[in-house]
Amino acid sequence: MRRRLGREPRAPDVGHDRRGGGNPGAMTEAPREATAEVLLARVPPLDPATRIDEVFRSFLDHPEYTALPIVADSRPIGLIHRHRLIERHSNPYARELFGRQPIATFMNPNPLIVDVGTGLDDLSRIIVEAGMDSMSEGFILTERGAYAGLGTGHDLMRVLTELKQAHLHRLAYHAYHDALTGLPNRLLFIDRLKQALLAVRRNGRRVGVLFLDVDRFKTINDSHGHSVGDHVLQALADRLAGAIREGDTLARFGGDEFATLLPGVGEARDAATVAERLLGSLREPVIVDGREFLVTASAGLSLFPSDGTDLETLLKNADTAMYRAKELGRNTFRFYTAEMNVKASARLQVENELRRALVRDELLLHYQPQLDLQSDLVVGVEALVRWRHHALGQIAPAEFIPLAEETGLIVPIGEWVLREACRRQRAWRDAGWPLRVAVNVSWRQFAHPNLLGVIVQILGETGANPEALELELTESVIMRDVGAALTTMRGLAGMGLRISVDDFGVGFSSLSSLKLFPIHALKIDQSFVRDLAENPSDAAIVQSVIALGHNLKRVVVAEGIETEAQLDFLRRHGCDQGQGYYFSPPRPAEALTAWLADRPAARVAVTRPPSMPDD
Ligand SMILES: Nc1nc2c(ncn2[C@@H]2O[C@H](COP(=O)(O)OP(=O)(O)OP(=O)(O)O)[C@@H](O)[C@H]2O)c(=O)[nH]1
Ligand SMILES: [Mg+2]
Repeated sequence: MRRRLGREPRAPDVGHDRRGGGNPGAMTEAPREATAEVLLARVPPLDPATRIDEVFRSFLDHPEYTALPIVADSRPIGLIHRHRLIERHSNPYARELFGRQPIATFMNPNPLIVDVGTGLDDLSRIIVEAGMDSMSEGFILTERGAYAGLGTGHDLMRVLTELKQAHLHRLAYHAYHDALTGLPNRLLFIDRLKQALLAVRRNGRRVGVLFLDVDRFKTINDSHGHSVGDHVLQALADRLAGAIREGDTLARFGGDEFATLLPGVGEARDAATVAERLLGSLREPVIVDGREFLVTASAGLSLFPSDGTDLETLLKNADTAMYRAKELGRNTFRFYTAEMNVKASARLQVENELRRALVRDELLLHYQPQLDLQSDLVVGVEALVRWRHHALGQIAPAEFIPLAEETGLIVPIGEWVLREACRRQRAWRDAGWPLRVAVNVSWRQFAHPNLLGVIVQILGETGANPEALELELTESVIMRDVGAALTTMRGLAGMGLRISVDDFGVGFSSLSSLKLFPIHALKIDQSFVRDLAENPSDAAIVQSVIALGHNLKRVVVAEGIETEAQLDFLRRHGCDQGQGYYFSPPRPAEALTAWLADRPAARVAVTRPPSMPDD
């Protein structure tokens, strides 16, 4: 059963006329374009030959008639106003006297005549100008000049009022509901939560707030398009709506985030049951356009009064708990605990600090050399970002890079890294070391519409050589949106840049698509290199990556070389290049310069890019 609250309201049937005339549907769809037609009362017209006492009787028989039209050859020629006739005719003597007189004596020969197609705004103006008679006693409506019926100013007022109310109603509805799913929105949710909190203070029960966010929803948008994503969201909203109890509110908070209000929940266990039911409702795949989507979600719960006594705290804590459920691997729910909050505020603090790190100039680059394994020449360096906090000292990349990714700070940080690396590449070239510098690019940065523009600008500013600039992308960055990745990579390759695939081997979902990409080098993930000597399956993977790379005419680079044995193995199997502590740890620029200077002469070379497949 659907328990969704308040679907789109219909405008009231303002066109429906008491006298059975009207056109009920005329305005429900487009009230702004409503016309006089909605006022139409099909009062039967009188012939000019009608005797006045018949008219009188007609009025007595039909107390609802405020006027009667006189029509000749379908054309209106006048109007007899009830009020005026009855007034003059109200005693038997007068009736006797006037009863046989021609109708023209009592007729208003200049009544207000309006076409049924006249807009209500225009009609209002016309009536006001025509004066009070037409307001109360009515006017004639015609259709292409022929009599169609009567209308009154009073009906007009009623219709306008109803329209206005319907409009306000609709505005209010839209203000409180989500357009995509028809669910209550954040505003309405908050309003209901406020009410629930007021009520619960009186009855002493609990209130539960549940936050639910769809897992990896972005991949649906990315691989099937936003409009399929929208349909999936609608289908999910229906599922969730079917899983809540009467009296609970399910709202769409925005994006792929939903919230459920559980007013008067008994115990924590009851709230957990609701969470299980909501997550369980997504177990079956949703079907959109004939395709199946298996979707999961993560949820967080907070309870009044244990997890907060005010609205903001309850919302914040449910969100924190949801976040924790995501961290735990998704497709699960968590209750809020105070310990989470400590973590969350620590995160927030790091985020603020990271924002300032750029301004305070606390970021720096370290460089790890990459060598040609056959000739032992240094061919390049990989630039790795470091954060030296003014008070906390060094902060490990593993701590701040994921946060930078999440918050989007990775984009300005990535730009800083590119600029700094290019400046350094130029400086080394000027000093006689034409080193290739490799820079890691995050998916956000890679997906940024202005990536190419930024690189062109930085190359221009720094005078760096594009052919000695390498961008390292991970497989997952490329596989997020293969089509867009291909376009961007072609743009980069077109500028002369090198592209390498970092952490290769951890999950290229389609090896065959690899040859489509203008990739120069594959970097074997260090997890495979680490156990090379001891673990036969790692050795097999490394061997096959080397073979695959060479098959595709790509350079193969091994990361994380730490021992002579590893180096031997890689050399024997024809791995082209390598880096790792065995040669050198990442070092600050000056230290690396000194390291280079210490090496025997002519140890530096820029390798030519391999020939690329035609694209
Ligand atoms: N189709 C569609 N997508 C939306 C809409 N609103 C937000 N999104 C997308 O939904 C995604 C929500 O992102 P997140 O919840 O942060 O990330 P996620 O990919 O779901 O991953 P996790 O939540 O961390 O598991 C974003 O990619 C938004 O672009 C919408 O109305 N329609
Ligand atoms: Mg999500």
